[in-house]
Amino acid sequence: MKKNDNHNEKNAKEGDLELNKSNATDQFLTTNQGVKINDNNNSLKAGERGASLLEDFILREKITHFDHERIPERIVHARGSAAHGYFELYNSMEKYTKAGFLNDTNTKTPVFVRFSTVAGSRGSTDLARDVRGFSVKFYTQEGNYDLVGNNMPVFFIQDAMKFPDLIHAVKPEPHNEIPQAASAHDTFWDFISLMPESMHMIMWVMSDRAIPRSLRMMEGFGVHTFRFINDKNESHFVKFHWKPKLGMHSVLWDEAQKISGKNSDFHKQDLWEAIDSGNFPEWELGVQIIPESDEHKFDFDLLDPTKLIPEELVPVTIIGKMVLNRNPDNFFAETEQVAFHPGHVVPGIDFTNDPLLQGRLFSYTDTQLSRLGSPNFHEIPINRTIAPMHNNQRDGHMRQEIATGKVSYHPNSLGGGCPFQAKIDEGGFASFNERIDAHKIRERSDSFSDHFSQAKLFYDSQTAIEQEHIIKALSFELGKVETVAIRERMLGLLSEIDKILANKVAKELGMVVPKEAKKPINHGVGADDDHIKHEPKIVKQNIEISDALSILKNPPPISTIATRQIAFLCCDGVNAASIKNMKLALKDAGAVVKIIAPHLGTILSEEGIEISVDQSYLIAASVLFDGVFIPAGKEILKLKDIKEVKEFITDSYKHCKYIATENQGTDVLKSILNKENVNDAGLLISETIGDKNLASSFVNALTKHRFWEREAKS
Ligand code: HDD
Repeated sequence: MKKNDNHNEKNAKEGDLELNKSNATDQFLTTNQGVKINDNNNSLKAGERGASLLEDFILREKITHFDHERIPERIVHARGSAAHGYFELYNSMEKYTKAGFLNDTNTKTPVFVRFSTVAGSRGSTDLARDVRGFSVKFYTQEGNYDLVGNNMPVFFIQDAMKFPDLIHAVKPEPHNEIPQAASAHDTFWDFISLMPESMHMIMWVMSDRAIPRSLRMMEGFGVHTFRFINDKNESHFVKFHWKPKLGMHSVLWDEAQKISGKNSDFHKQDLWEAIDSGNFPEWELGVQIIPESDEHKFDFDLLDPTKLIPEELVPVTIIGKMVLNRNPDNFFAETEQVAFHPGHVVPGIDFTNDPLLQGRLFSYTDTQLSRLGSPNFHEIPINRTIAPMHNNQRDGHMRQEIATGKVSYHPNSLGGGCPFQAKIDEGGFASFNERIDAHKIRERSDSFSDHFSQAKLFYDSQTAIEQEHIIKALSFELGKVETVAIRERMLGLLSEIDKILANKVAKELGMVVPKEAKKPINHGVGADDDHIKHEPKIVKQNIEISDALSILKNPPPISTIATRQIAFLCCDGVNAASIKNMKLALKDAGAVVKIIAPHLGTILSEEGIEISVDQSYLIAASVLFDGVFIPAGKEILKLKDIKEVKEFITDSYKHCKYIATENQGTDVLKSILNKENVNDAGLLISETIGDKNLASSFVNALTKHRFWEREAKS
């Protein structure tokens, strides 16, 4: 992408007030018309105490532009973080698709990726329990290809017709705009309790997938079944997967809520800092490929977006990797103005008749017209294709291109026939030649009627710890619902998935599971009309457990603690050698160490060495860190009386974090946690100051992210 030249800080040293004007002659302040401004502090007035004059074009231009700085935020996925990078192909996919960027292993395709939460506004918190958007724009030689997916492989609804209802239900309630970014309220659960088709997605959203530790540590999915088309015009069905190199990690719900208060930009900052420090996040692109002839071989319909294809049935083939290596230069120009569209495809990739996908194909252009204000949104730098672009579309608000000549129609002879249509073998896009012979109807296929089997498959595939998190999440969310009848309907639906799950949630709600699942009044289709043709049903799946669905059953492919944040709890009188040894080991392994102390500035070690402090206890909080070290030190025991330190250690322990202590540091731990707890294998303790073995065991333990056994025990 072409960078913007409007750099105000071009020749300035950071924070330096002594700007050297002679080096910055191209940096005069000007109006938007390029007129140099002589006074940017005072408006033009009739006398120094007089009224402002309408004639002041400098003031008017500045204020007018400011008044219009905001554009409507996205109706969904408003809060986003993005980065530039590239995609590299491992093996040619030409057997399946003619898409150039999936054929040529020598091409590095530039990408721009935007992650988002769905429900919250632009200013909401990163750690809301929510689906995360995972949109990738591939700037291919044959035009832009957008893979506009989520971090969950299924969706709430089966037909785009229900999307506005879903979003109206999940967004803050319209009368009081509460709650922001959270689904814990009556309208959402009212809708869900009447839409059994959402049950599979609800299991995902109530799981730890909805509260990732980092955007760099979550999977991505294209969700729908798409088609690959090869140069013989043969079609294969395809599902897209993004697998993070750092593996999948999540936070606990208690942490998520506290992080929202301590740092609502937790994910945004994490992504930014990782890229800024050269720790480029990577994902591998995987595909599940299904021959056309296998379309009806599964227990579910490939066109149903509430279903996934278990990896055990169709393995995911890894075909390439994506690296994010550059932060945006300007949030608004890039992250905000980027326009994704599932309909932006290139030859070799095509759609299926998934009714959710079909509706999306209309929605995304439409939304950009009101959000970005013009059909010329493709001319905004971040949206421009790198492929040559010629057509006869003209004019409109904010047109950038100055089209020359008098010909803007096709066919023409006056323009030499340009631009020409491309034949298929010249790279022209032609839709897959699918045979359709059908009645025009508003109906849902019977093959879409099983709403519980895969919800059950997901739940059954989780470890006991993960199942417990789902139960807690449902109890929390439904606990916030005030209408008892909604909670009751939900318990009925949950009992169709798993009786124990439903009973445990019911217990938390002080209710009993209804004997028979209360039939939702309309199964999501409308009892008041005659359109229901198919009752919900359960189809026995030919797979009972899919390990790929669990986070904890899938350790990261690479064992690293790079970018992990480790807190050193310190004060005056700390032992500098103890800090130095541990810091070295952690830094060598790529972790980020922060010295926390009662005040900013410096502290004095017992050896008389000044140590710089990164954060004070007022600012730091355990939930912002992955692990904790309490070093040795003659006066370190003073920490046990600091309220924030007590909270820090109690929370770290509660959230199953690894804690290491050396010598007197262990006494701080013992005095804050009760004795029994100090025997926990997630606490790494040594009597020796500067213990190299302790340091390497701590590094090793941190690769596991959490000591989950602690939670299982409690
Ligand atoms: Fe959507 C944005 C993902 C169904 C209508 N959607 C949007 C974004 C993502 C998704 C990641 C943010 C793009 C960005 O970063 O700018 N949406 C999905 C997935 C879906 C899905 C994975 C189901 C599988 N969406 C969906 C339906 C409709 C929409 C059924 C409407 C019929 N989505 C929109 C939208 C948005 C959008 C209103 C809001 C802002 C935008 O498009 O550019 O048009």
